[in-house]
Amino acid sequence: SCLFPSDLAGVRERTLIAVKPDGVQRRLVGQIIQRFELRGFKLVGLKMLQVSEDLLSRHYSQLTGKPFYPDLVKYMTSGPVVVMVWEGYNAVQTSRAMVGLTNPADAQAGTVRGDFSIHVSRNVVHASDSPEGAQKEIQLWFQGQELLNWDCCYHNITCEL
Ligand code: IDP
Repeated sequence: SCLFPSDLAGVRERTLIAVKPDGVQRRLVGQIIQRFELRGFKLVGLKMLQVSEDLLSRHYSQLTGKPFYPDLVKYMTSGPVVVMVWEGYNAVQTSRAMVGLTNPADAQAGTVRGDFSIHVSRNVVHASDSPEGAQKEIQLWFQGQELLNWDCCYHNITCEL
């Protein structure tokens, strides 16, 4: 049984977070994971991979016509990325707040981008921007069996159902 209020219905919301190649090169993976762990989200999937242009064009299907898209492809395929799925109440919106605005110049200090980056073309991390987008991205990046359902041993304290 859960001691928490009924608005925790969306407690199993999931979002896709990726440490981009600059974040991996700069050894920021651990710090970024730690922020999500400490905030209280649950890690349900994690892997490192070299992104293909095909995967990237499906991930960024809204951006393929943009003038910066060729540079975005070079950036995102320049080295490995670490991609993860985090689960918890309001995961998408809260993660976006933790990651900060797209352009690091506008991102608040205390956010990943606001603390670790200065230019939009090297902004360290990706976070899904809506629950629908998250669902699409999770299916794109992960096979079903790569996502694990597991129970936190103190779920009544961490707000997990
Ligand atoms: P988001 O990553 O905050 O969701 P999007 O607008 O979806 O922002 O853009 C995806 C990514 O494309 C950004 O994170 C950034 O790496 C890159 N990007 C967006 N706008 C520009 C730009 O004007 N110049 C270079 N890269 C950009």
